[in-house]
Amino acid sequence: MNTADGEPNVLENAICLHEEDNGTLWERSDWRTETDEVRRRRRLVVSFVAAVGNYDYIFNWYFYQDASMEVEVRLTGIDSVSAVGPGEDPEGYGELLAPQLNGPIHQHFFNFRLDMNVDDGPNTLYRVQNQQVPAGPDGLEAMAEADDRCHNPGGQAFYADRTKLESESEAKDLIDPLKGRYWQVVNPEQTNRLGKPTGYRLMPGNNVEAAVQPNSSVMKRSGFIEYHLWATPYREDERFPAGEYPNQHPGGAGLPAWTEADRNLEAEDLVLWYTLGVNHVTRPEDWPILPVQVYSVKLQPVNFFEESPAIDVPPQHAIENQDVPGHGHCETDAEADDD
Ligand SMILES: [Cu+2]
Repeated sequence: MNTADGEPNVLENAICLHEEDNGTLWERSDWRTETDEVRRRRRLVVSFVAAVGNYDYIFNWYFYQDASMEVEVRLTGIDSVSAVGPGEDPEGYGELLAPQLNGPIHQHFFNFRLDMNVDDGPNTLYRVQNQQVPAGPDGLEAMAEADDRCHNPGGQAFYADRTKLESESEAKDLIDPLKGRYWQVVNPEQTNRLGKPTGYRLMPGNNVEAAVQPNSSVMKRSGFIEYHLWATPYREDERFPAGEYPNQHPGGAGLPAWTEADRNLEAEDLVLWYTLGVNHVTRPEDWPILPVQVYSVKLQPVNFFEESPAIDVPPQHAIENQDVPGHGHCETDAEADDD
């Protein structure tokens, strides 16, 4: 960090590391054979907390046994409030949090710079989303390139459409949860045992579009909030999505400036930039201190492994009965009585 004078300010023990139980990892109960198997999920947590103005933002990086990763932000702290007159109701632009206390409605935006480097090589980016198919055998006439996928007599057929995003302008994208949209980064030079390029996909979660106008000061100085996804070829000096000095800048720095060149993204050293927007319509339950609001985005392997990497997680009884001095020896009732 830096001091107010711009001098380096080293924070000791600012990054935390712990492991925690996280419910069920996988489970199967077979009613035919009356057998069941269950494994518990544990995750490695690497975290830090950034106190910025009136908020504390808790950032948790999760690493799971199925080789997926998740970056989560937990928003807490104290709403920025203002006073209103007795009987006044700011409904719309704000909400009453307590008598004569207005909590303005606002948004928070985070951007995560993800230097992908999937399988240690050149990377290519795809957008994947559901594609519905016109119903009936005649439906294929509506499709430019008719193939077997276009036969949909029952009307239920759909498939996962993959579009290669070859340049910076093509990669500027928004979430589309209704279509199940996600983005997949593959290494075109590496394949799994099925001959598919190894990859990881970015799975967006809860998100929102920026509610400000294109020419507003906020949009100019933090132009990265216009899209949820940006992709760039790696450059060592491209570090911050709004540029180096967003607060006093006239606007346009960072991602909007870099991507103006519309650089090639195919078989490149790819960096994904994910914008996570949080809409905050305030409420009395946020006051006097905001209970954490949780948002995240996930990275999951696709064709990266030969099978589920979580298949070898031992059952709980095997973990608990390990022969560790002072642990694992369960006394029977008879032994306990003898004592
Ligand atoms: Cu807020």
